[in-house]
Amino acid sequence: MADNKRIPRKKALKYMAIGSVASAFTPFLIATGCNRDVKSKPGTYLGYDEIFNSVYPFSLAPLPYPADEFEPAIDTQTMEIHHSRHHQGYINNLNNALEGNAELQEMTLTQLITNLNELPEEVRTAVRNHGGGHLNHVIFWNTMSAEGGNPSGSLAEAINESFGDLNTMKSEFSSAAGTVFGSGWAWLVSDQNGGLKITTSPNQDNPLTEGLSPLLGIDVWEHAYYLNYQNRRADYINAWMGLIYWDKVAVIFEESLL
Ligand code: MN3
Repeated sequence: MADNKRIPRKKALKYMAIGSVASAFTPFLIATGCNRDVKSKPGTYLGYDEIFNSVYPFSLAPLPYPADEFEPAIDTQTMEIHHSRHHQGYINNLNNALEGNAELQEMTLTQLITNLNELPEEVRTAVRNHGGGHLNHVIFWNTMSAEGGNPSGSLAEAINESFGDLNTMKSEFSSAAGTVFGSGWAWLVSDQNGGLKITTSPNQDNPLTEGLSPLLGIDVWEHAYYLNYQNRRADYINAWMGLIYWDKVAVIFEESLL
């Protein structure tokens, strides 16, 4: 019947419409994201719950600092494109994937990623790639600061216990980030007993799916550094290591153990 043919086409058009305005949830961000002359106002750092336990519909928080905050280590244009286009894209695709699924819409971002392998097969890959992409980037923006600093309190103790000292941890982290093949992330994670280790993940996978809590992650997709560093990933990693917001990482560590 003619009607049977129309349904998928209508559905396809509906999804195309969502994609073309990049979701009804964020018209403002899309409008500004397409015009680099309009700089978005910096927001504030998100709390633990806002990073890990947000629910559908997901939205893009402003960067906690101006986009030029990390010049020259990370250039303004890279920050703007990375945030307003790449990160926004993961959010749009995650929202689209959960559209119409009331049960999954109730789950927090952490629950979705932790229980990835139990999700219905038709949404699993989309949640893995785009839910992971959203969570990974929220962690990324919120654990960077131009202030620098050093680990303190129980995080500092855990680093010494697990790695011997901070320099050893940093060197293992840099070397893991440098050897991720293709696109992915390197992580500082804690297990359920508060033991720390360094891991890597391909694409937008997140350590939560492996039962580990992500404390800090570096994005080594080329979109994170290519405009400024081209193929010199090691230089990007080295510069980024000076931008770690250790006080925030310490809070994430403590909250993750509660
Ligand atoms: Mn990225």
